[in-house]
Amino acid sequence: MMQCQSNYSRSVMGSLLGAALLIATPASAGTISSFSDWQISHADLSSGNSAVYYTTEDQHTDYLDPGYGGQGYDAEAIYTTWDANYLYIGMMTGREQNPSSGWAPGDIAIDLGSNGRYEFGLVTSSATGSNPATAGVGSPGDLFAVSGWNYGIWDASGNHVGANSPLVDTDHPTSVASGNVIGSADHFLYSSIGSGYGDWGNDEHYFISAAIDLSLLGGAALMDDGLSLHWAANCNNDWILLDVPASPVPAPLPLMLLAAGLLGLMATRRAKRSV
Ligand SMILES: [Ca+2]
Ligand SMILES: [Ca+2]
Ligand SMILES: [Ca+2]
Repeated sequence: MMQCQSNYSRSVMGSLLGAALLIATPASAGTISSFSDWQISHADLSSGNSAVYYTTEDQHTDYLDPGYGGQGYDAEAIYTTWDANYLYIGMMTGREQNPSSGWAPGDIAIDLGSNGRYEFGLVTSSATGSNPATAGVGSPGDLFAVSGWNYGIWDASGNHVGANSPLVDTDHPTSVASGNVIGSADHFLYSSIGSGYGDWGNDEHYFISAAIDLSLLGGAALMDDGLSLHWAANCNNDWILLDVPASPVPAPLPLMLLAAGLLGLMATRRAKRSV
């Protein structure tokens, strides 16, 4: 029902650019901590530095799917990349960090292994807006090992069921409901970046950016297993999901080569035994 594109990009050219980025990256966190560091075009936020994975869903009408809200609730783009030490996340939305009314922004949900279980949550806001029951826990920049999520007000068919309903669509986590704080993101920013972006260029846009120490998530090697990043406002009127595929595993040796290797080993053992 949702038209989130999954145009993640890490082409050969991306690898080359990634190498260049790596060379330019000092060994400290936060190199990709501000919006400009992501090299995203002002005119078209769907373009991105091809060294990063990204997905975009910039909308410009009041209906967002499954709910309404226009630019003020639009989940527009997620970007991610990592190095040996940090996972970098950039998220663009029309939702401000501390709205005095309406629904507050949700948290960034992190699913290692892309298996549908969002183990970690990066808190983006402690605002409640008009709906404290959906606001979740924590302070901006907190990283949670999550034991429970809030899920907005819609069921999986797009029917309105209300906050905390047992019928709510659990594929789309909004705010961290419970868990333990295991650390905080480096250089967490929720910036107003003004107008000039995307299809509704005259309206306000915000960019959430953070570097997360990979040791908090279990180590850099886990990034090879794939990951998914998800964000929505606490109503879940619009959500965005970035699936990063697992790195390809090396192909197994052809059976003939294996057989030849075993024969060679047997021959060696026989030769040793006969000495
Ligand atoms: Ca938009
Ligand atoms: Ca959107
Ligand atoms: Ca997972």
